[in-house]
Amino acid sequence: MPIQIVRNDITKIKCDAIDNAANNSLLGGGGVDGAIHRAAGLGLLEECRKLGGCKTGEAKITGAYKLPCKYVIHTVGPVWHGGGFGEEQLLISCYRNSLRIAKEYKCETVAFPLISAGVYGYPKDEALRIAVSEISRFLLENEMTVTIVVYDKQSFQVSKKLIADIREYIDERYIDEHFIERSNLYFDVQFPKQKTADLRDVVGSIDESFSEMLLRKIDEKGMTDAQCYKKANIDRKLFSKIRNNPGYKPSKPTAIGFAIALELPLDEATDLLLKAGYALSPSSKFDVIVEYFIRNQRYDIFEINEALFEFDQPLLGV
Ligand code: AR6
Repeated sequence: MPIQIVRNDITKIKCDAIDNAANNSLLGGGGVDGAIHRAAGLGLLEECRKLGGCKTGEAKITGAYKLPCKYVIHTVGPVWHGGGFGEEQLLISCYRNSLRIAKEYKCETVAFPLISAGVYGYPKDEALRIAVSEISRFLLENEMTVTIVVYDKQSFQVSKKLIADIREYIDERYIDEHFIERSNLYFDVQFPKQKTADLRDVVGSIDESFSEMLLRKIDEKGMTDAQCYKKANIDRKLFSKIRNNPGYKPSKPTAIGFAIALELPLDEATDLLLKAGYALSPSSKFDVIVEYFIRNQRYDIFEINEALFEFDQPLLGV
């Protein structure tokens, strides 16, 4: 999956490179920096000594020694002074420079902690927003799988209002309204063009597979394939499999990822999911959350994934 968010210790992640939230000396410290140096062993410190430090916003690469990855990319985030001292631009540079180096070293999988969001005091929700937005921007032009590693629960105090709204949606409104609306919806899905199309069209659309419907909708929306699969948080290889195999059955998170990327209204999203054999069930928290976003026409897959993560649900995409 192009962007994943996981809760873990970054020193345990198997990937090509992990990013380190270091300081200007590059000689180790507390937080994630301390954890990385401890897990890597003294060889890392030896190599870091030769680098001559690193400026804030810049990044340097080393080997990974005893860590289960090939490289460590050390970057120095800004210290938070209230936001009026160029902190955001510097944090953006940390991600850009780290990703540029990862690409130079042909890394296919990279993991990041939330740079500056610990000792350096950057507000965690903002730090996460910048991480997600810079990584997604990079992935629009590049093929790489990037994992954001969140260590503590507090890092996910993103959009508290959004989370509260979803909770309310799950707890109160949903169950009562859902069954009535779903029965109407089901009717629409069964006979999608009943009012306007003749029988041949209806039969034709029943025969259309998930892959065929997806490709048709991509064309109808005037999107390119790449725009669609990137927005769906799905990698190129999986997309070509779907494109080249009309009978391909995607996983449910993949199918939903495409419905989100295409910004389908709920009835069309349901229709697309049915083509892959799935429905949004009222008894699944995952489904209810997805439905909340579609109903509210909020089609930012990373925002949805943040909410799914908050509720300990699987993420959308591959
Ligand atoms: N895995 C993943 N994330 C972690 C881990 C871990 N093992 N440990 C901490 N975090 P911080 P900074 C999270 O303080 O704010 C060091 O002393 C942590 O919860 O490590 O950029 C350096 O030498 C937080 O969300 O880095 C510098 O002096 C995030 O990693 C200074 O701290 C970053 O927290 C850098 O401060």
